[in-house]
Formats: sequence, C-alpha cells, structure tokens
Amino acid sequence: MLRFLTAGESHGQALVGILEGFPKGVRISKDLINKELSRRQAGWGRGGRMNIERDKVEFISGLRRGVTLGSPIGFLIRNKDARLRPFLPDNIRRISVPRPAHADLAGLLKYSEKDINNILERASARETASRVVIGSLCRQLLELFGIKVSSFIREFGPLIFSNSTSSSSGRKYYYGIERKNLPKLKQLIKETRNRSDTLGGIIEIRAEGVVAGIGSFMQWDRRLDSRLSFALMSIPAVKGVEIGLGFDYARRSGRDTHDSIYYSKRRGFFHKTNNSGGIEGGISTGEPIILRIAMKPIATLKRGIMSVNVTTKKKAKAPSIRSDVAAVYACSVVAEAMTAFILTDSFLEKFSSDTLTELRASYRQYINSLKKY
Ligand code: EPS
Repeated sequence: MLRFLTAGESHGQALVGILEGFPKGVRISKDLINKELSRRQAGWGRGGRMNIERDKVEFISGLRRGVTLGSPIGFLIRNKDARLRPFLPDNIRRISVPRPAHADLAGLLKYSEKDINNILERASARETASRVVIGSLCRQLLELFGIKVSSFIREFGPLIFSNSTSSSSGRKYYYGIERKNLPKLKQLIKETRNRSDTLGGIIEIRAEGVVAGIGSFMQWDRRLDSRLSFALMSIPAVKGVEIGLGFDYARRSGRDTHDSIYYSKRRGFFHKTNNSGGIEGGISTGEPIILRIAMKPIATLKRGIMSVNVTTKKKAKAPSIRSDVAAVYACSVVAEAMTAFILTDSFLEKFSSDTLTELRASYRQYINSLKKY
C-alpha cells in the first residue's frame, strides 16, 4: 500500500514529506522534481511569496546514489520566508478577523483558537509543494510503464479555452493554454488585480497509457474513480470533480453516452468514444483517464469583504494578507501529482511488488495474459 504524509507550516523552517511503500530499484531524477516544483510556483497572478521562494527538494532518506531503497522516502523543502520557530518566540502579529472562504473561521472554532495564524499556517496552499514531490516520484515510476499524466487549463474565470491541450505538448502552450490566448489571460489577471479580486478555473487532467484492470469494484475505497475523486477534492480550493462526461451524463440518455465496445486483433478491446473518462465499474478501461476539477477563486482578497472580529464580535473587513490573484496553474500541477499518486497506489495494488524488477515481471505477465484473452 502506498501512503504519504506531509508536515510543515507555511512559514515554518521547512515542508516535510514521507512516501511509504515505493518499490526498491527506481532511479529518481531530482531535476525533474525541482522542475515540477518550479511549475507549481509560476503563473501570472501568483502572490509575492513566489518571488521569495525557490522550492527545491532535499532528500533525507529512502534513496542511495539516486536509486530508491524500498524504505520510506523522506524529504524536505526549506522555506526562505521562515518566521515560525518551534521553541522560539516569534513576532507574528495576531490576526483576529477570519477571511471568508478560507479555513480561518471553521479552524478557529474547531481548535478553539483566537489567533488565526495558528490555523492559516497549516491550512495554507503552501502544503501542496510537498505533494508535488510525492507526485513527481510517482510519475517517474509510472512513466517506466508508459503512463503519462498531463493537464491543461480549460477555463480561467470567465475565459473558456476550447482548444486547450495537455501541458506536456511543448512550448507553444502555457499550462495547456494556446499562446494566442495569453494576451486575453494577461488582461484578465490585470483587471482582476486592479479590482482587488481573485479567480479560479477548470482544469482537465489526463492519464494516457493506463492498462485496463487498474482499480476494483470490490470495495468503495478501491474504486479508481472514488480514489481519484478523493485525492483531487483534497487539493485546497477544489470544489468539484468530474470524470469523463461528468455532470453532462445526467443531462443526456444512455444510448447517447455509453461507450460502445469494439475489438480488433491488433488493438484488442477498444472504444471509439470515451465518455466514461477511461474508468467503468471503478476500474480502468484502457482508454485515457480524463478528469476535470473546479477550483474556486483564491479566498484572500486585497480589499476584504465583510467578516467579524472573533475577539470583539464586532463587524470588520477581512484582512488583506499577501496572496495570489489566481493559482489555477499551481492547482493543475498539484492535480497531476495527486493523480500520479493514486494511479501508482492502484497500480502497485494490482502488481504488488517490493522491487522494480518484480513489478516489471508482474506487469509483463498481465500484459501477456491480456494478449491471450
Ligand atoms: C502559497 C503560499 C502562501 C500564499 C498562497 C500560496 O504564502 P504566503 O501566505 O506567505 O503568502 O501566498 O497561499 C494561499 C493562496 C492560501 O490561500 O493559502 C504557495 O506556496 O502556493
């Protein structure tokens, strides 16, 4: 079973992560991981923090000479903007007015807190940097089996990019948005910033090369679609997840949407449509896995909306804390990471192996069985 935990506050010494259950014998590129971390930091409209941090991964366990040992992979990402010291006093000013749409108020009530710093530090989207490291480790394994995870931004606030394509499609795209659409996007970000507002968007994530048979309908939490939905919904600001046709299924009929099945000696079983998004009965069909997520606009507004001072209980405007105008790009990178983690977990569940050698043998045996089916 593949598991990961992260730890660390947004302004603590570092973000920390542990990936447990990763097979022995996988050569890992640190450069690829740092490239993903840079992708998460970039994008127009990102906040001032991104000018401070240059996220880089430091491994502290689980690897030797760049190859996994099979032991827990421990790593950290140091924070340059580190103000919290576990045992030393800090001069962080108390915040008593919760930002609507963030974890502030719910967190204050849950933890019986009066200082919002003690909530926002862990609730911050900063935590997702650790998930990008986890996801990059997983996608480096998946790519050994021809599985590629990519994403593209389909909608950005009111802008709809009908012909976006996956972000791995080279220089002429920017997070999957065609270059010709970028002036409109830049203008939108500028106008949004000028009215002290924020934006979200809709991101499509694709996984190509996933063999049929990954996941299971035997238990609710082994279904590949429910695992992917859980993982994607766990990304801060994600408020909707769709697989394949998603909500459009509800508006159309079965005959109009179900994917007919075909067979040829060369291809085996295949479909000419993929409304199912590559998953049926909780199991991969062998077609591309297609997911979409809806990200709400960033909670923190430069000119805050109405809130309440939790100490005085008096009406007050939410504070203007440093933040992003938009982080849809970052969300797309984190969504790829979470998709890669779940696919790896379900892949290892089917081809359970301690080492890459065993994994290759188990996978090859299955592929041969499919050919003889
Ligand atoms: C972020 C780090 C945070 C925020 C932002 C994204 O850093 P700081 O709080 O020091 O500015 O900029 O976090 C949020 C938008 C949020 O709502 O938590 C990051 O590393 O992605």
